Amino acid sequence: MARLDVTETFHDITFPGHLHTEESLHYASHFKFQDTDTLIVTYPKSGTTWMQEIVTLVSSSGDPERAQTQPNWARAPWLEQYYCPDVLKASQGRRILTTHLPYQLLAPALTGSKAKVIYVARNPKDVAVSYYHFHKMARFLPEAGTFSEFLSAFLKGTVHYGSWFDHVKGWTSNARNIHHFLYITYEEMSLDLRASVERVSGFLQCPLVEEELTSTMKSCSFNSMSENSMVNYTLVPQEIIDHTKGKFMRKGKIGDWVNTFSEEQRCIFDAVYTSRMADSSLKFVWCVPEQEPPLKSRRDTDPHQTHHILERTFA
Ligand code: PPS
Repeated sequence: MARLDVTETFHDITFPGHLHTEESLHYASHFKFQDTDTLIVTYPKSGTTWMQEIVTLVSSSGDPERAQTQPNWARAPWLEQYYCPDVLKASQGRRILTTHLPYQLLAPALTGSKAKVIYVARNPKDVAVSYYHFHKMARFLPEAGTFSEFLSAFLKGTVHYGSWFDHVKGWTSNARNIHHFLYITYEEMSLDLRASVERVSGFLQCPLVEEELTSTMKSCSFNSMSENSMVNYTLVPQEIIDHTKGKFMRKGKIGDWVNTFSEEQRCIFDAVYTSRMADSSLKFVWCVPEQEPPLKSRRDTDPHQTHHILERTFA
């Protein structure tokens, strides 16, 4: 299944035809969840692979064997990708599933289910930059063009998998309709991996003793995952992902967007963000807190930036 230049459109959202078909998208939206399922939900580039690794390790009491011998897409398949039914047929035990689909496409399938849903969100400036770089490598994604062109499509929601704003708001505003729902951010995972792993283990009711927790943290560190071919996508052939153009495990940092966004792009982004998120109480960490200059001095020097700084500092 190459279909590198094919785009599938499903409910007005576009998807790469290399991984999705009309049938696979229909299968996902009518999926029969089991109460023992764990579903990881993300907008692309928000920490999907990281959470797949954490859930795999937590579910195996920190034993790295499965994480080091089975590719992430085989142990936590994306519901909407064409190979999912075959992977599930061959799998045993509790299922770990992944999806990038927006809430409205999975809502009917999740109604009444007691499956555990973990939603991972990431600040959208870092998502946009990570997604842009991935477009340069992934031959199944459209040409990214310049960063300005890509950012404009990202803000409009015309990129593959649709609008970040609709995705994050759709899932979080409907959390009350989901029996077991955990919301966690990439930034929380980055700033306090131990507490994040503990949250996941508590949510999945898979308690870990200290040794298992340490082993989990070690295996899902950025460095370990960068070297693990089961998650760093080096198993994917060059015709599908051009490994000369970059790395899937690229930087793994909070706030890398500052190295790509121009001042004008930041202003445009902030205006769209403020307007699109006006009806949401979600807050994001935009920079590593230690990197922030003291709030007081910034506020004293530039009152026009206060709103932006407050958003970044306390979000
Ligand atoms: S995808 O294609 O949607 O499945 O991508 P996704 O896994 O959601 O996101 C990829 C980004 O997550 C970073 N990543 C990590 N950061 C820190 N620590 C760990 N362990 C980790 N694992 C994955 C990865 O580097 C991508 O972010 P960028 O900013 O591009 O580095």
